Amino acid sequence: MSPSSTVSLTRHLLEEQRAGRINADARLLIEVVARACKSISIAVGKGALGGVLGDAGTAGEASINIQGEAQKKLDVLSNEILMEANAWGGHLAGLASEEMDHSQPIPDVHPRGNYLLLFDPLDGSSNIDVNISVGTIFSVLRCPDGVTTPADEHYLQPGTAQVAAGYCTYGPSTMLVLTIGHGTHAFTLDREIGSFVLTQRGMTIPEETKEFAVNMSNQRFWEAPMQAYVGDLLAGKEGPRGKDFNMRWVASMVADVHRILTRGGIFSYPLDSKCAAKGGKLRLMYEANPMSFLVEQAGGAASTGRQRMLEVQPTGLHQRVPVFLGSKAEVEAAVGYHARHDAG
Ligand code: P6P
Repeated sequence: MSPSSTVSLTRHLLEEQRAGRINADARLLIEVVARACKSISIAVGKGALGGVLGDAGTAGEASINIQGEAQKKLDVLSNEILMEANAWGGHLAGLASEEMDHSQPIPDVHPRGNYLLLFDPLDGSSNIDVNISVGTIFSVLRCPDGVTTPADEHYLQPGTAQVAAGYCTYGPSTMLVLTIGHGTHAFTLDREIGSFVLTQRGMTIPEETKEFAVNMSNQRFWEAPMQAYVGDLLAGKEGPRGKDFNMRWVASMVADVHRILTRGGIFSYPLDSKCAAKGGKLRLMYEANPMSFLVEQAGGAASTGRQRMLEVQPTGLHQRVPVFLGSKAEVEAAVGYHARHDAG
């Protein structure tokens, strides 16, 4: 790709600002997050050579986060990188992380801005030790007018309120996928110059698909409509769907969603009797909502199975939800199974 034809993330965001689609503070915020993701990519890429694989915590005593999950050393490091990068820029009023019990206002030694940043610093981190792609997921909201010291309740805005959302996937290449509400675009890290370069403008999810992503080991725990839906997928062309389906499950949401944004498919982490009491497995504010924004901006759909994801009114910072997202016609099919079941 010749230098004159390359569009860096910085140039893309400046052009979006000149077009009035983003302001300077939001542009700076996204560039700061992207810079932090480059640092995380370096740490993840070192693997065993970086001395940061394995569980966090002291010998014999794992470090457990608010999710009740054992933290990996890279979970903690990635969280620290994002916290430090965003502390002093003056673009944020506060931030919230999967790895922190509560949100944190920007320390008052630094200027505060008008945005709130939520993130899962390293999603899928259980895959790190086996060298499978992981990623950072982030969501940007506005701090409510008149709020100078944001608390958890100020983050509880529906997904439709997002100003921007994105993820960085640390795979064979490091890619940043971003939306500010005007399409979903992909940038690939050029390690020789240290910049994210626009490599796919306007990602578009095919409306139909023959590929589904779900953890089949949970099948016996699913609700009846999910059992019926997946049963018909597995029945293939002889069944009611009239076509054969393929299955993929990386168990790293960023990797599964990136595949779906790239070639279509449906991703599902439905309610099951193991996680129903918590509302689901995946978190609304910093997993489901940012991924749903990206997917809808790419022409796909995202639902809880019973409600458009982006219209869910949050009740808690670490709230969990069932997730169906991807190719629009397939998500609508899955929602239909739930609607017919609920209608009795
Ligand atoms: P399971 C990773 O822990 C994660 O939060 C998502 O990235 C992924 O889609 C899901 O959980 C995998 O869950 O139950 O298959 O391990």
